[in-house]
Amino acid sequence: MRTQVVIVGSGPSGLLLGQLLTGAGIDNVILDRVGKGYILGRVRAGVLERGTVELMRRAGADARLNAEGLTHDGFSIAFDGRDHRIDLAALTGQHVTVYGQTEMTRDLMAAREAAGTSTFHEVENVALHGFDTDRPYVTYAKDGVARRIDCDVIAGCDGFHGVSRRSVPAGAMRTFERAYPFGWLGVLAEVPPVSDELVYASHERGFALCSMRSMTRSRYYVQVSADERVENWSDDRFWDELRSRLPRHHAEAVTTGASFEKSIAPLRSFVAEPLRFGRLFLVGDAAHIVPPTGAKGLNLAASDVHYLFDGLREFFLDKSMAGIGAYSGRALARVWKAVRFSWWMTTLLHHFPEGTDFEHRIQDAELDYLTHSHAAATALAENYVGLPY
Ligand code: RFL
Ligand code: PHB
Repeated sequence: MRTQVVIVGSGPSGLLLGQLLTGAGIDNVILDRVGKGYILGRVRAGVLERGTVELMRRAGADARLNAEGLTHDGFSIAFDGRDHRIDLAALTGQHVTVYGQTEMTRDLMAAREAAGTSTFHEVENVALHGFDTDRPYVTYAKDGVARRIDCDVIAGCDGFHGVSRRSVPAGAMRTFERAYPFGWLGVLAEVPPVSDELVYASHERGFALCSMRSMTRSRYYVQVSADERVENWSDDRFWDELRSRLPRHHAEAVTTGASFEKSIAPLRSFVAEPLRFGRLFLVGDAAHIVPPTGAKGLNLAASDVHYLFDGLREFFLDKSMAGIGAYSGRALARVWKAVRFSWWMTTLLHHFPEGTDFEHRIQDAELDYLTHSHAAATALAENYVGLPY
């Protein structure tokens, strides 16, 4: 089999890239290790920047997002028993859209199916070959039968644990990493959210986040230690812990109910450089991870797709290498700013078990500064809504 672009990974970055390529008449095939049901069962991001929404429009997959996505003009930072609202609309003239990654993925899968473009799920032993030549190819097995796809370009959209980054020869790549000594325990429940906007709460017991998927479905998180096990958390324990970290007016507004998803995600910052190795391009979580505090992971995957799609369009349609040559530098410049922002917001709002009294006072001072300085609030807001592409 032959195609122009083999996309490894059918998460949001692979699906978005595939849909844009198909729209531009560029032939592509997606391979994923797991089935559609598994991908749609993963509960992840919930906040989309304007650029991500715009890419969904260009991909022709935005009808349900427009109808069901919630426009949020602000969010709150809660600490010391009170709330401070960050007015995104007033500070930046922009908003964010609350729409689950699961729904975005579902919409992109439906658009791909409608376009009749090939996706192979539940493939094994994906291996990338010859990406240092102009005739790369990908091998894999499906139902026990070995297969090969020849192509011009490979897009590694296979997440942090994928094969693409691992295929790059040692010495060709540099990585940067920070691990945090905690994770997020997340719960999804069919209950109305405590507030019509998100609440990021800093508390000495640890960070908590009140988010949502709709006005009847809430997504809550509490900071837990890095080695915590989900089995230790009954729903009752979760609701008690959440309430203990919120200012009283929010705690009293928490509607409890049975959770239908509960999981723990570790927090880390990670960047691999560069993003291009000959005819292989790394995209999204395959190349970089941010802690979820600034809601940037999925949005960074989308901005990578934006830059790569521009480059591939020039490559295939204008026969120019300029765009693919610039991809890594353009994407990484934006990635590092989001890595900085996510690290900063994580450091500001979490309780660090090893933190000294000095560090706790610095956190207090920074929160106080945010609530009294228009400039500080504006810097937070412009990063939160998403820096321009
Ligand atoms: P994904 O979504 O991990 O998809 C990768 C796909 O590749 C497949 N794969 C392979 N396929 C073939 N061969 C192999 N060897 C393969 N290995 C893996 C996998 O099966 C999978 O289908 O990466 P992608 O597309 O780059 O998307 C990245 C986003 O998923 C991620 O950045 C976000 O979910 C991060 N994130 C958030 N981002 C935001 O922008 N806003 C948020 O509010 C937000 N909240 C979150 C988050 C991530 C979280 N977790 C669980 C890590 C909240 C949480 C709790
Ligand atoms: C979510 O709704 O899952 C969510 C929202 C905001 C974040 C992280 C996760 O910063």
